[in-house]
Amino acid sequence: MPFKRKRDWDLPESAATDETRYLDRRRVLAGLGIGGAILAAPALFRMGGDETPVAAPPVETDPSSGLYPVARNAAYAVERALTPESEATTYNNFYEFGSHKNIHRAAQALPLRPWEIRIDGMVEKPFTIGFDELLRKMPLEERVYRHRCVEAWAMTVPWSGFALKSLVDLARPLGSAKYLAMETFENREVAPGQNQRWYPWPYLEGLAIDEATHELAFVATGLYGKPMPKQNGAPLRLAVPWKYGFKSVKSLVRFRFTEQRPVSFWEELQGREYGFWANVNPKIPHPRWSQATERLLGTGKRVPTRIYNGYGEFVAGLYSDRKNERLFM
Ligand SMILES: Nc1nc2c(c(=O)[nH]1)N[C@H]1C(S)=C(S)[C@@H](COP(=O)(O)O)O[C@H]1N2
Ligand SMILES: [Mo]
Repeated sequence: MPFKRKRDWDLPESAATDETRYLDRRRVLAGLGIGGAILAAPALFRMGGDETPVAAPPVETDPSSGLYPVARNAAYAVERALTPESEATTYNNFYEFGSHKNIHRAAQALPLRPWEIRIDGMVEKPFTIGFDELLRKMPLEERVYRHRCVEAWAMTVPWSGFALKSLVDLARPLGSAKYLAMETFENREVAPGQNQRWYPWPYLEGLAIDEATHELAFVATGLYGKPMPKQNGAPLRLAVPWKYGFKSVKSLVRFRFTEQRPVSFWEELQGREYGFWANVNPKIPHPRWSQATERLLGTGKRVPTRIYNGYGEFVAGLYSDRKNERLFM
């Protein structure tokens, strides 16, 4: 698409101050010997029986930690301040570990090695690849992206990782593949939420092939210049910033190319509220709440939500021939 993009979210060089601030704060906290954990609010309420607190095991060294930080790609800067790391890593949606936001301790039970990723369906030759080998093959970069949850909270974070297109190229899909389905691990021993059998585990999300190969679609393997925290979807998760956050499926173990549009986790549970396309649009309310504004984590501020979450100039072209679809739900 050779058109000139005016990126109104481009950021002047001076905006690097936010980064400096969060790094300084991190150093101060580390110096005091208190990590992010102390900042976590206790759960305000409990639902179901899945929230037995799990003590965090001793900190393990991530075998990929030497790879980070990676160089930031300035093309994807965002004009608003970065969310404090302590917020982004303690306020999470990860239903495998509980249907509330305070899952960061429970998620520490997830073993990250060995971590095998299956690539199959309509590809020249299906294969399985270990996460560390995949990392070696992919060109890593950092991108600051907005993230907008369908529940109307939002954050701005530096993901590290690679373009999903690089993985699609490695997979060599057949020309007839139209969609890419992505699945989360399944392990009821470590993920208590997966014992709640009314959910259609494993968590699955899908993109049309042109979305999956769009330059903005990103596989994130790190956050704030470090390996991905477990609660944020280690070791690899999707980041599709123009769509509601539930599309950004975590802790991936499978990429399956298919001719048929996959039915995603939330679509299967509640298709009327959470559809396949799920592009952000402030003018189309969720059946139970407005999507006009969003709460920025860690600031107490509400700001207007933007069409395609501010990425319209990048992605609107994907949808010009799909006007009859439910693009914004
Ligand atoms: N496997 C899995 N992936 C998931 C979810 C989940 O519950 N399970 N929640 C989604 C939702 S609703 C959001 S908003 C984001 C939250 O990502 P974060 O915790 O890193 O902010 O993850 C998405 N990916
Ligand atoms: Mo979400």
